[in-house]
Amino acid sequence: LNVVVLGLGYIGLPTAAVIARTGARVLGVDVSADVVDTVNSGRVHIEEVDLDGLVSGVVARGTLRASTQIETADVFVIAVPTPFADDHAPDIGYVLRAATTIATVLKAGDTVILESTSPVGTTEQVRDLLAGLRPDLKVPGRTGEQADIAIAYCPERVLPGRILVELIDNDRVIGGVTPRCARKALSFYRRFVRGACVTTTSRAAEMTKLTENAFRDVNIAFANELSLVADRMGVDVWEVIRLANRHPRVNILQPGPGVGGHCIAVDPWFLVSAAPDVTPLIRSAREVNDGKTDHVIAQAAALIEQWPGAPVACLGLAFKANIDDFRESPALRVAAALAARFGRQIRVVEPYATALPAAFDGTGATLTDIDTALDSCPVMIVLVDHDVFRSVPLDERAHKAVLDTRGIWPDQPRMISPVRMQLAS
Ligand code: SAJ
Repeated sequence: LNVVVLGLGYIGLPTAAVIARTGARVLGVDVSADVVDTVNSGRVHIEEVDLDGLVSGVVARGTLRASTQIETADVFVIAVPTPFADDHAPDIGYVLRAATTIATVLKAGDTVILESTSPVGTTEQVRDLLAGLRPDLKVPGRTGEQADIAIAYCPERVLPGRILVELIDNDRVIGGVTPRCARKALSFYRRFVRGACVTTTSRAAEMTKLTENAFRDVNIAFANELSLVADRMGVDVWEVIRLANRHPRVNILQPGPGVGGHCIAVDPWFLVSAAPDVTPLIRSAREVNDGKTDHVIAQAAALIEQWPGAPVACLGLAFKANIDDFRESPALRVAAALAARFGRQIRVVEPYATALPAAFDGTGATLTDIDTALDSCPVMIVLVDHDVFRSVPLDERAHKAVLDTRGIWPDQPRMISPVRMQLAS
């Protein structure tokens, strides 16, 4: 079996490597010559548990290659980004460009699978585009006659940090443009997926993916909203959530400095922009989660102002614990806003960074390590729940003024209460 994976990012590269491990010959296609060179030399350009060993193995065995140029294959997997524009409207330009590239080599018997998170109807748009570019091929679901190619949508669902495990163990939803397309795509996923593979229509599969991430966003928004209420009441929100979750039908998520990453902060907008008049809840959740970041910036600034000139440690820049991914990170937004305002006072601690990102240029803020920060900073703002922060013993931080946005130090003396009360009033 020959497989082409278009897009060698956080999803495409692990997917290509896992398929190559089954013995299929895989070509990864990317627009970046740097990415292509890195992969061809058996290395990786993204940090993900066990990915380096897997990629070096399949490249050495010759089952995975990378190129900027597409070649013929039996199965094409599209794993390119789907960002949104300033008005939150989804941009499927990369998907359509990938499909246009596939059209140049497509032949009867091939299968085209879209994995990128996409607005409902995108797979049908891909089908229509291929039909226009290749009138010599019969596309599925248009005229009722037997189609020459299969087209399906199968969203990725993997969690960064667990990608290689979840690629294999998670259930997959496989939506065909026609039932025959779904069956054809199913036989491909069965090669490497141990979880259940469930078939449906492409539109239902597209909406399922958006629904999963909107569900998580709405639930995190509930926790973030509770944290504001608890601040105002002078109650510890972490304790309230722990206690409420003892109810057999309550399972509240964790508040934080906002929601980051490239999925949960983006995908709900695809539902809102498709049906704005019937999505007030999903839209509010987005606004609550984005608003929480502004709230944390104000809270931290009020605390720092009580310590004029003192060094302040901002713990973490990543969008969540134990990863090196800073995309759409609320922690980075908070730390950069504080650096812009308090300059050299700000000491960033981020074990997953070797230098401060561009957002800190010219601010005077510096990157340091956790031990130095504990020695020198009387004020600490916890922004990410990395294990290395979680394990700081109480006696090294008990005397510090702490704003803990992740609830990782439940035993911390509540030195910030006056600020909280002042902000709330
Ligand atoms: N977060 C909280 N509180 C929580 C849980 C998360 O504030 O209780 C924050 C995190 O700190 C982070 C953000 O939410 O900033 C998102 O983190 P996450 O771990 O919830 O999700 P992602 O973005 O790493 O991955 C999600 C997953 N989707 C779901 O869990 C429904 C993953 O399965 C998807 O494959 C991925 O999006 C994707 O690619 O769509």
